[in-house]
Amino acid sequence: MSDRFLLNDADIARFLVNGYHLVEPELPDGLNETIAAQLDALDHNPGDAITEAVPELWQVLDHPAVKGALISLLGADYEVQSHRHWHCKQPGAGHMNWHQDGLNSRDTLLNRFLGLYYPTDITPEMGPTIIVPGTQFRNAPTDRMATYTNIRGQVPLTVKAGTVAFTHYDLWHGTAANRSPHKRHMIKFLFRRTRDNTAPTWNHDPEDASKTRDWNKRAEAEDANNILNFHNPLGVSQSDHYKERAIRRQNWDYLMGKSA
Ligand SMILES: O=C(O)CCC(=O)C(=O)O
Repeated sequence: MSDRFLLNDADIARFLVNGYHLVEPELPDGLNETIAAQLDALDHNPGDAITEAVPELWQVLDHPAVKGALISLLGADYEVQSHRHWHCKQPGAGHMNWHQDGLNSRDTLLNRFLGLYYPTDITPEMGPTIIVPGTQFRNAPTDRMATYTNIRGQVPLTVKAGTVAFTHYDLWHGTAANRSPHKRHMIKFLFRRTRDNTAPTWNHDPEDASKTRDWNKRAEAEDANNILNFHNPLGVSQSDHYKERAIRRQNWDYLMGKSA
């Protein structure tokens, strides 16, 4: 695996802060179109067997840019889990409420996350997935979240065809309504760490990752240490931010292999 496709320190820090990372792999000509056409033609949802119905999906997961992000975040022995799902939003389908996936067993360390692959361009009218960066360490009851409406800082994943959005498993998300005449396709994959890191598995630069804190440039921080310290996507205040910072730092040390 060429280092060219691994993430760098700032990318890892941003993932820990925001809970997502977008990859736009250069896929072979026509691959997205072939996948989208096969999905359009499906008459039932095959559940986990979507990769048998559309085997070309493996070419997306096997692309070096996708693998590079996975190795960087989960280590070289990451597992593609057997559960996966085709989310087809039909024209006219309504919005999906805010929620976190799973059964409320949350993990503040980076051991699993989702990869959302979109085979077509996604416009605002097509019912994009909407995420709320920075919410991944905030466990919230789903019935309460369902009553939330517009959350400040939400990001619609209006992405170009072929994008894979890696999202922290616990990130708050939902969808907009599909107001377009097109089916909106997304395939959700799950990935899991199989062993603790003993060293960074990304393109780590010890010097760049340990720059001193610079209060004057905190909003524009571009290096891992300052991103981890100062970025605040939810705009929370003092103790809330301190708690989040502590979790980020614990994660960073974990990924650096310090607790192994
Ligand atoms: O269809 C989407 O964009 C999101 C699906 C979703 O929220 C989920 O799988 O939990």
